[in-house]
Amino acid sequence: MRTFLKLLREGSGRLIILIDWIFRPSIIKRSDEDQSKVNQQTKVLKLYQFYACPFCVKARRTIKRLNLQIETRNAQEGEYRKELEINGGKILVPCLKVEYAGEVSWIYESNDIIKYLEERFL
Ligand SMILES: N[C@@H](CCC(=O)N[C@@H](CS)C(=O)NCC(=O)O)C(=O)O
Repeated sequence: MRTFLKLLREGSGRLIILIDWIFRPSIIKRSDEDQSKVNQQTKVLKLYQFYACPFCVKARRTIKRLNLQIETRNAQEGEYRKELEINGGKILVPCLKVEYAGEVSWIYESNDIIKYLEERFL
């Protein structure tokens, strides 16, 4: 039963990725100068995520649409999963790690991540 549910979740995740690819968002354009400023600002942002998670697809669509260079980190296993659990507080993706003025904050919830990115970069 657990395997069946996992397959179902993986399958629907991949279907969402296909739909996401078919309906790719249009990407905002900036001047070279503005884009390079934004690229500097996004260096301190990291998205902890799973490839086939629909909430992560939603967050990645916003990153793509806003033309942001944000490193994505696979939290399905390994060191990034541990880091998310220990420092973020729980395993729930997507989660955006923000480093600012020596402080680190972890934004959970896809809608909150999208709101944060739109407020800063739209
Ligand atoms: N309300 C959350 C839902 C996120 C969520 O359910 N993420 C799942 C993956 S799709 C998760 O992290 N599950 C924890 C796990 O599988 O260990 C959001 O919008 O970000």
